[in-house]
Amino acid sequence: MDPLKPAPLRERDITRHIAREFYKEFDQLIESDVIVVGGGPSGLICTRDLASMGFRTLLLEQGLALGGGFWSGGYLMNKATLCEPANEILESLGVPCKPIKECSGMTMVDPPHATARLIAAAYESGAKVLNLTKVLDLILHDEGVLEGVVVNNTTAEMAGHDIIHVDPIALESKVVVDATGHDAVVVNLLHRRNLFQKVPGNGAMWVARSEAMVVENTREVYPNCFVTGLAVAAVDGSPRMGPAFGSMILSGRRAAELVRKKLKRE
Ligand code: 48H
Repeated sequence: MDPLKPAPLRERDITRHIAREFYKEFDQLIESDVIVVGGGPSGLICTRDLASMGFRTLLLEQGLALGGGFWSGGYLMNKATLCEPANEILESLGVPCKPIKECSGMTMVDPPHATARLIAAAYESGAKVLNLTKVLDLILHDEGVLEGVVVNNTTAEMAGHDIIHVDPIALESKVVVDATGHDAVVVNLLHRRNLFQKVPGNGAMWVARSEAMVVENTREVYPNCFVTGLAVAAVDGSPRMGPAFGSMILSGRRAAELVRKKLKRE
């Protein structure tokens, strides 16, 4: 038999089984332990860690592709920097990290390779992913108890409500992690509901300080709402870091650890 001869699939079977598999899986995604909003580097590592710990973890990403701002380095140059010890986390996932001899503590990565490995690691950990899924609102019961998020299909949202008026749907979870980078979407939604102060957005660039502050300030900012990655800088008004991704990885790992401690106490 020719090892490269394609098996003759049928059109109706392809359509039927895509629909069947999607809705069978979707039924399980309506209730999770943790919803991570945003599939950039911080969200991906956080998702991967939580799912490896055994939590039912759902990653929601508004874009078609996962990876957020990690596909490229700065200025469309295809290299990114990573501070130690974040390289150890990526190396454990099979990402080659090249030390820079003249800059102590700095390594370089090829962003597409690193992003691809992070995505694969999230899937391999058992996490579930809904892409093209935009978080628009929150589920808030009993005067502010966060119970999950409200989402819609991104393309329907992009068309605008005059063209496609589709009501959003709700996904429940015990914890929501805001990993939406500059936009800090979940925390901004808490602000819109008068449950959190105004989100200032990140401050001016100061790499050494920003990376340390993002990791240190990764935390539960509101009951059942954790913040990780660049969203931490946005929420605190702390400095930005440009194409330095180490703190995104370290913050994602810290967020997962904090969520684990919270959920284990229940
Ligand atoms: C669903 C959403 C929504 C929504 C946004 O920007 P990201 O890569 O975030 P981080 O924090 O993991 O990494 C930040 C890094 O990429 C970066 O930009 C750095 C280090 N900049 C420094 C500087 O000085 O500028 O990913 C966030 C993800 C994206 O994929 C968005 O599409 C997604 O969140 N997202 N997903 N619903 N409402 N809003």
